[in-house]
Amino acid sequence: MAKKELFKENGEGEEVCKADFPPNFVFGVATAAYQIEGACNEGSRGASIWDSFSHTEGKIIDGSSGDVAVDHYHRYKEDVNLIHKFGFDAYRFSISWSRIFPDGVGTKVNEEGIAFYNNLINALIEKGIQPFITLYHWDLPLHLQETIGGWLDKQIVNYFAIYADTCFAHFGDRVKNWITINEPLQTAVNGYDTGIFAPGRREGSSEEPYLAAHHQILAHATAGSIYRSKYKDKQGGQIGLVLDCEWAEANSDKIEDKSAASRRLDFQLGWYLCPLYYGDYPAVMLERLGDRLPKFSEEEKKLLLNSLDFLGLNHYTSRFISHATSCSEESYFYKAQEMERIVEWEGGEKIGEKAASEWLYIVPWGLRKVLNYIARKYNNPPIYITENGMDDEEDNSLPLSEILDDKLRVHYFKGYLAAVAQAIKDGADVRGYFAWSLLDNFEWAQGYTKRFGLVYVDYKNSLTRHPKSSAYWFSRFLKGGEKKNGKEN
Ligand code: GBH
Repeated sequence: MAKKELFKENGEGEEVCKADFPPNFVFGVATAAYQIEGACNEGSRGASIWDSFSHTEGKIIDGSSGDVAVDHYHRYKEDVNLIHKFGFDAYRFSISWSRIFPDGVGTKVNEEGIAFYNNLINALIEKGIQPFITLYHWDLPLHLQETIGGWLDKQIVNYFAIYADTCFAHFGDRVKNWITINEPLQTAVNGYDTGIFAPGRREGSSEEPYLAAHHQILAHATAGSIYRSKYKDKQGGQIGLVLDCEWAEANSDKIEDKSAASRRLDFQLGWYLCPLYYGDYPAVMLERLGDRLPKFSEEEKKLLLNSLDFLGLNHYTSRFISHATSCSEESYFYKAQEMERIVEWEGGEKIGEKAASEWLYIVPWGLRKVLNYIARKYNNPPIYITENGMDDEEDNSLPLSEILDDKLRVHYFKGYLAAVAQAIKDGADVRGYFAWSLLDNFEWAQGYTKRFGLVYVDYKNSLTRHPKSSAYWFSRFLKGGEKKNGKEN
């Protein structure tokens, strides 16, 4: 198919309204603990790998850290009020493991940590907002890194299980939606291969990312089985895993490009979903990585199957993929895929408009395609889109009023929500959608130079919150006031 046709075929430019979604579809906003909480030395919190990574020179582009972040730890009530004011049904946030067990080892629960999350959960429930909790969004207790090498040691599975069990026991009476791990691929590849994320491993040992992934898969499945055997009947909730996936569109109709695109998807999603739905890594990874991939025992394979009630999908962007035997990345993980990610079509036109981050192009039709791909390949599982959004560059020279009028972000959300509505019509079982992010926040290696929030945070003036146009757009959309062709009632 000609590339230009992709855009028409996928209904780009259509308007979207709430009535395009099923009646109990969940709309929410998302954040993660290290990116927003701050208060790094309060409440008897232990250090995490992101504290030490961000305090290591040269790791964060603006030399910043999450020490204070946007001070959500102290301002959670104000933030919950914002979520409520915009009319969202749900809030996805993560728990900082080292607030619950400061050294990660599950011997003594830190009551101050429990109290903070109890307060947050209660504030949400009071406003009728459903909590969706991520247990692990990258902030491993530092002690576990220093003593056992973090995700490289199988003992981590047991520590994670104790932590998860503790959270189910304390919060599960009110929390019905659990996510074990956010984007295990990012921890595996950027944490243990390229080294751009904590713990910043870049040893060139080609086994580390696969071990880190393997133990995350087992940790997910073990926590899932604990939830199912001890809590699910009583508490009536559900448990899932969040994966990140860019859509991979073959760059041409050539068979090599098509198989490169399909490999790319197997290396992103299949890496996790094949074990969890079919009991082992995808054939193409087994072929190409051989003994680098750890093996699951028969007993473990049983544990993996049926460990997901739903799949969380973080999706931001897409690429054209072509077959390529040479690869610019030094990483073995990328080399083994023999593919190249392409932004420009012939003629120099881009796959979509660029956001602030180098990697983020606006390609709404990619989301429809990835949802349909998952539905087809993995037997139509329930899916929540757990993150979707775009960023603006931090720019001190613009007046606030201009920064707050984030027209491109409104365009982004309209396009991607329309793509979700279309995927549902196509038959994908999508149950919810979470915008990333409620607030501008600590954007990992990019520090505070990138702003993903629906709400602007004034870093220079006591972290004051200012809703952007996109927040007001969402609030009209959620009230059902945003109608086809932009006409309101
Ligand atoms: C999400 O990951 C994270 O879950 C969230 O915490 C984060 O704030 C959000 O993205 C926005 O970035 O391409 O080499 O420059 C999405 C997957 C992985 C995409 C890392 C960007 C940057 C590394 N992200 N990637 S690189």
